[in-house]
Amino acid sequence: MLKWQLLFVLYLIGLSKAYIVNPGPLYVATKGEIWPRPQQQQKSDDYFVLSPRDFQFILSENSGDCLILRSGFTRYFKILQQNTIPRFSKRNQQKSVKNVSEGEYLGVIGNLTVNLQGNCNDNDYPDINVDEKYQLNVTTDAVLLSAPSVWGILRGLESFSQLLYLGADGYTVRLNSTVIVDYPRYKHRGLLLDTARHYMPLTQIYQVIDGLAYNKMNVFHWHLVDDQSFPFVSEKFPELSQLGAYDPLFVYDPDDVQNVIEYARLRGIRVMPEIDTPGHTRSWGVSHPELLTNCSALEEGALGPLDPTRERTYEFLKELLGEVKSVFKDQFIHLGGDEVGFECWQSNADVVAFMKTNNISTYEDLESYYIQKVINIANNLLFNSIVWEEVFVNGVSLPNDTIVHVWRDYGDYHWDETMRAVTAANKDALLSACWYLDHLQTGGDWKSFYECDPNDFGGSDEQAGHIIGGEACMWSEVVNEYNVVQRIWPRASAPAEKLWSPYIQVGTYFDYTETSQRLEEHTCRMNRRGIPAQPPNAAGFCL
Ligand code: CP6
Repeated sequence: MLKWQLLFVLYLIGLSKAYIVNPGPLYVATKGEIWPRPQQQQKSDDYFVLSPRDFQFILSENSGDCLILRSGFTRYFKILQQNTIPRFSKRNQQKSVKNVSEGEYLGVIGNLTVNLQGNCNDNDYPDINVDEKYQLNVTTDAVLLSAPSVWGILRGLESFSQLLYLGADGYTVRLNSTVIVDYPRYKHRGLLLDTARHYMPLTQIYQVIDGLAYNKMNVFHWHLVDDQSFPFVSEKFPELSQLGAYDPLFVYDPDDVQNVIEYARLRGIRVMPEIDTPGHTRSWGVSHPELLTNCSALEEGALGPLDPTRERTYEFLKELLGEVKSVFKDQFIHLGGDEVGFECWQSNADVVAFMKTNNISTYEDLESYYIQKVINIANNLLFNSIVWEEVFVNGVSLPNDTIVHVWRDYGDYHWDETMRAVTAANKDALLSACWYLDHLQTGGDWKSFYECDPNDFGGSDEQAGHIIGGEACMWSEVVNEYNVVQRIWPRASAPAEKLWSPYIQVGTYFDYTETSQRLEEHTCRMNRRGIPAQPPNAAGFCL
């Protein structure tokens, strides 16, 4: 008897749970909300109607003109025509009527006037100091996008395309009357993609870059090579990829790299290469074992980090980085410097002898000796350098323009402490510690990404000025071409908004419901444009 009562109570608890649990966002007709949220936007309920097939971008008189601008028009014209509104059906009509408060109909819009206030050239490349500011007016007076530079026009075209939504009638394309003044909060808004643990075909790389453009991010940090494979084709050292790539098919030849750079450039996105040394270089040793430190004292045939004691290591790097400089257009190179284990160096009698001769007493100092030489090589090639935080934490004296990339937040490492130290030393910093796309949480895990803000590190305003932005990281131990795009989008949209949109003061109420609804709309929009973004929330749907 008691047993049945107990079971009944358990049954009730189970039932009540099903009812108490938040059902997630039901369909909410967000109407053309922009992700990331603009710096300033006034928006009314009154709306215009637009006919995508007849729509035109019109360049105003005296406007600059170039391929970047024209190809932007082509891309967004196509998006307007094909991917703007949900797939239409009778059922959608009923759904979309729900929850919609309509303003007044203001008329038909036939074109957007685009005014590039400055010049642009067919061979312009985005750099760290590009001006991405734009103004967008959609009113009865003017439908006008203007910006001082072509990069701002690109951001403005993205915003314009996001204003469109399906009308409550279920078939008209509408946009609300609005005035936008917009510019980024941080100048470096990036995504790291690791193509060494798993090779990523160009198709997926292009989809990732499309996503960056749809989220107003501007740096594709290409973690090209690592321990596991060397897919970058060097013309000076072809054996690196011939022996170090997983397969002759799984490489990036000079044409591939140029195509990626051009694809990104047309979208206002920099491509920044990373050649991670002295650790994470196992794949180099397949063709060049002489570059790696021999640690057979530890284990038969074992090889460790690059050997910092031999001149030929630096001669090799000079050649390789010189080629990287000629292939990539960016002013920056990421030199790595992370996770260098000292056991191998410690076990090698030649390394120990070298340290003695050169008065190097610690392995940190040996690493410093190495990194300083590599930064010099990069400097002589006219590269600016970015390094992972260990390089700074281990006390390497760095040129003032070296940027420190903060990534650790576990055990004794706290990103905010590291950030305070880096910025107190007058170094510029990038944050990645809270934005690991390979770490999963149940449910809408964009929330924890969204709750991390680079500004909340407890430093002075002057220190805060040294934070130039951040990057979401897609390490590829757990992703390949079949799940990488889904894993990145829309989760990287959270850091994208943190890095573009106005700061939300710590402890201020952050409207989770509103944000998740906007992200839902943004995700559906990415889906319609061909990006297989995964659902952002525990429940929801795209029409
Ligand atoms: N690969 C490389 C990685 C990581 C790093 N470098 C990494 C390890 C652990 C975490 C985050 C990143 N997978 N080459 C460190 C920058 Cl938690």
